[in-house]
Amino acid sequence: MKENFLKQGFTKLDRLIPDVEVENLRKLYDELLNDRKRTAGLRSDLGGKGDSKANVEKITQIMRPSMIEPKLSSNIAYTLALDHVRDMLGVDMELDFDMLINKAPQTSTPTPWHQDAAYWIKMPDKRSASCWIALDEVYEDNGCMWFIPKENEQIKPHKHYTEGGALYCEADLSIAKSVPLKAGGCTFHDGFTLHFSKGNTTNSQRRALILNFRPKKMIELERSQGVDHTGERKIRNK
Ligand SMILES: O=C(O)CCC(=O)C(=O)O
Repeated sequence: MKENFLKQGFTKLDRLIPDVEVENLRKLYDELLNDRKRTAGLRSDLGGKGDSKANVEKITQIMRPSMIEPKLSSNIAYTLALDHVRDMLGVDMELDFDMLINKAPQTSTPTPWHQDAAYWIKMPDKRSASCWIALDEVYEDNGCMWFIPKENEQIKPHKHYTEGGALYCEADLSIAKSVPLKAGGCTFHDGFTLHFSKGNTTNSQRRALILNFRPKKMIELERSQGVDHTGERKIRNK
């Protein structure tokens, strides 16, 4: 896992957490998804504003969900993911933020190709890892992750894909790889690794919990600049 992560900027683990913990997380996850009041301010549609009258979220993103539901971060997933990340990137790695990204049934909205670092401020220490945990079985048609092996630590030019929606950049799709997973499995990707997921064209939800890790000193730097990953979605790094 470490060799793959360091060489290509992503890797996968078929099983991070047992089924019973997947079930515990699903319960908390669905409560948050169904509670617009508690999640207000941290919640948005990665698919963009679209027809605001319809009020249908295509890709629900809830930032820092463990701030409103602390039971989430006592789940073993947080400890296990951190252990793997420390093995791969060093013992000074810490959780920076968590988020939920749900693709509702039949919403057919891709998460466009992007590098996470485009959303972040510039940081002198560029180590980072996002652990993307599948809470449902994921495959191409419901929106499993796709990656392009990382070549360097340059940020490509990004734009907003739709008004208020996710950022995107051009990518060479000929070398993209999809990573299907069973529920409880996960991928890890670096902030400079290009990634994407197709829209969900199935009749079930596609629930993912994402934990982002970086060096403790870089989290302190972000916080000193007012960045805590609850703010607006924008290009911070060019
Ligand atoms: O869940 C998705 O569709 C996209 C996730 C993503 O972009 C990320 O975890 O950085």
